[in-house]
Amino acid sequence: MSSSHPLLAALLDSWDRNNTILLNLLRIIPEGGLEVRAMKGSPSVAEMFTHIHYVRLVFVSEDAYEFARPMPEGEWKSERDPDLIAQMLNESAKAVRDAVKGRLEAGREMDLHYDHPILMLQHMIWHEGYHHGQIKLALKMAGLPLDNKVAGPGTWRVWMNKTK
Ligand code: NI
Repeated sequence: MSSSHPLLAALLDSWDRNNTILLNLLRIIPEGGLEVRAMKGSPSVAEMFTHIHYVRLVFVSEDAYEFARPMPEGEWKSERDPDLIAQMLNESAKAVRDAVKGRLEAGREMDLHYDHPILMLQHMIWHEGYHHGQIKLALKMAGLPLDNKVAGPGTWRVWMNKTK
């Protein structure tokens, strides 16, 4: 399947939108929000973002090693700089994109997981949606809820609104 194939282009576009949504969420985290957690023992909001980054990179390294990038030192880093987190997420999103696109174009399977390379994209989108909800819940429980009017345009509309 070449990258000019409309189905592959649509799939990669869905992955790009997923990362856009995550970055949009990061951008509206209120002051002090990166440090909060849903309860004692749960990861903080910052740690969930860095975990997402780590998970992307670990699966790329295990399943399409030619697209692997240097791994961060820890999986759950309590990074406080949103710009740095955004940079990390853009890099790991590119790694996943390149891995899936590369294996599809080469007609090769993933090395360790997945019946089809596209399942890596689906897995990551599902995983990140799962943590997206947890991040919003942690903020709400800490008394820093995100208003739907603020969160909606950068999340659901990125999936649904027609752009052409
Ligand atoms: Ni997770």
